[in-house]
Amino acid sequence: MALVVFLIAIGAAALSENMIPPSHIQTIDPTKVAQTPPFDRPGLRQTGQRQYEAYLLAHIFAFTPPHITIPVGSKVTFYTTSPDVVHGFFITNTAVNMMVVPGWVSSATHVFRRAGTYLLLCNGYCGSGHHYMYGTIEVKG
Ligand SMILES: [Cu+2]
Repeated sequence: MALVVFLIAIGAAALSENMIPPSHIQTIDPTKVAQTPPFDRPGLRQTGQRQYEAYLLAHIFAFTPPHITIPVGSKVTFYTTSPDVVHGFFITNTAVNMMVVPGWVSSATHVFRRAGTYLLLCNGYCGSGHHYMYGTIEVKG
């Protein structure tokens, strides 16, 4: 009985608050990533005062672009996809930790309140060059 009550409560909350999964909400043809905007020009776009969108490709065995620089206090929404195999997208000292699956665009947002260099790591084994697959996010104070 308690289970039924909880399921109804969770279902009603999810519907009334229009909850959606935090990632895997956009699709893309993995064979045409290089020709599909905005991934045809990966990189950082400023969308407001200390607000950015970062389009980063995860592919064997690198992130493109591998480095981005933002001012401290920036809110960045990361969008990533893969043209080849499954990768990971993990930024150290943040809650950004996504699976990058060909055919899907994953996204996550983080506010970088502290200056420093954050590592962007692939944390899903993707092949022989997996351990070379990293990038950096430079947050300037
Ligand atoms: Cu990898």
